[in-house]
Amino acid sequence: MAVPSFVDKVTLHVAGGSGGDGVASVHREKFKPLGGPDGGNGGNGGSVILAVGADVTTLIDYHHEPHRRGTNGAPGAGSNRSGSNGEDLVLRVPDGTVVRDESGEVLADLIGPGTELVIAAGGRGGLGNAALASSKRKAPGFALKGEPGDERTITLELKVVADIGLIGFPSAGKSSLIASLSRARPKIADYPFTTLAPNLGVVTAGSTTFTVADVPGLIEGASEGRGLGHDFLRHVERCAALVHVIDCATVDPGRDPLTDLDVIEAELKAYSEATGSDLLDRPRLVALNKTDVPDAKQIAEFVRPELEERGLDVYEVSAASHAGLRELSFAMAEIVASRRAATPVAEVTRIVLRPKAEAGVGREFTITQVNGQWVVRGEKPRRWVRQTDFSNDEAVGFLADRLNRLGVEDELLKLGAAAGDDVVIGDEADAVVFDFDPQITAGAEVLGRRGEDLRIDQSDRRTNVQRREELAARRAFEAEQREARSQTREPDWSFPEDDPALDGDLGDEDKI
Ligand SMILES: Nc1nc2c(ncn2[C@@H]2O[C@H](COP(=O)(O)OP(=O)(O)OP(=O)(O)O)[C@@H](O)[C@H]2O)c(=O)[nH]1
Ligand SMILES: [Mg+2]
Repeated sequence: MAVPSFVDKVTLHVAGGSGGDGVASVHREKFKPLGGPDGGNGGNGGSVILAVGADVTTLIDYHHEPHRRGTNGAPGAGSNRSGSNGEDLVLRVPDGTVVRDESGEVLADLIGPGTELVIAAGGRGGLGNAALASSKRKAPGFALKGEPGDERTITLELKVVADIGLIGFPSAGKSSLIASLSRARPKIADYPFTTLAPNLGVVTAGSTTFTVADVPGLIEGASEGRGLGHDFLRHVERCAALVHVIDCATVDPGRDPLTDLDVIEAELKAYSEATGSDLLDRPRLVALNKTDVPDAKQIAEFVRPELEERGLDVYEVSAASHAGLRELSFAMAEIVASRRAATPVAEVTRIVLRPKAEAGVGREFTITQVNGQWVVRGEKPRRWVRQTDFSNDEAVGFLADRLNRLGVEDELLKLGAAAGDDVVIGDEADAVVFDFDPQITAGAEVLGRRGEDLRIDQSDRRTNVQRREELAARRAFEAEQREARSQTREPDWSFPEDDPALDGDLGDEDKI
């Protein structure tokens, strides 16, 4: 298989790294075996970022390695140690790269060195049980799992960001013109389709510096795939103006400058219609080329008036002798300068793709009935499900609490859900099905309410009345324990000292 040297379209599979899991751990010291939760948070997964690099000209690297992912976040550890964050993976792309999703929709148009796009965000690390503790839930016996990173399949498409585009039949002298106007040295030869990928040259005329690109030659029927087809025209879509390069020295009997121009215009029209491009709106210049050849000079002089009658700006030039090139380059510069003056300079931007609001404006979730199941959709429910360790009853109970606080249970009841109905939450791939149980209970009842552990009591904001009540409750509890011990010979549970550090309420838990 031939190895392509110029790649202007690639499909790429990108995935952010997974977030590390939070950890559930209890601080232990001599004489203080239950010193409170101290499980650290998992680190965030690294994101995949596309960044425009000034010196990158092709997408070839991605053609060879189409699967890219950010590194995973590390899990948390005991003693409040957080896991380290995964590293971002920065993929450098050429200026003018268009990013599309699988359906072909444009996600971003990356223009200007430094412009970045977070294409696949890393998953968030899960909170450890230390961070999940609150005044109501003093000793969570669970932690949240890290979330998986975003995954996407995208196509990157290179659009040369040139100010002026040269178009014309094969061998009209487009590449020769670039070579004569700039320091670029594209391949030039007297056979058609010498140019297989656009060439770019930098031209200075007066105080304006601009770029000129050629595209592979067009022939009649290019829009139907003849020759090299017309796909390459996308490279001149961003140009400020198009220059028709017309070969006045062709000996082909079927051709003359006017028909050549008509043929190319018809192909531009077919391209615009097929792609919805606004290419036809670009101003046009005409470069009648090869006027160093005597016959060609005559033909150029002959057709000039008719072209001008059509409202076109005409230049008689020779890429070989450089005749007329100065005038042509100044005409190009004028169009470029006026277009630049009219468009504000694009600022270097960082674009972050956010998932579209699934539930609609002002709603956190929607519930629909599909095949007899209740399907709950929404960013928060989806994330919360992914954070849940379903092997831990307390964690499942925490999820149920979160969903209830969001109003999912109320809404289900309102819609007529009955106990025992299937409730589906999450993405199709990792959806979770619950039995609807309006008073869902968690597994930690033995220890009091979910997340509360009578053995650990850290509140330092008690009134005296509360203190007395608590003391009485504690005594009663101790008595109960003694009673139980005398029957079962269980080991002693000592009470940890009050630890004000543990009294931080998590506040808005929806932010987890
Ligand atoms: N005499 C003369 N020959 C020219 C001039 N410009 C280009 N040529 C010749 O025309 C032939 C084709 O030139 P290219 O620059 O490769 O043409 P192109 O339009 O880039 O052709 P493709 O890449 O095949 O589409 C070459 O043999 C050039 O030397 C000119 O101004 N005068
Ligand atoms: Mg060429």
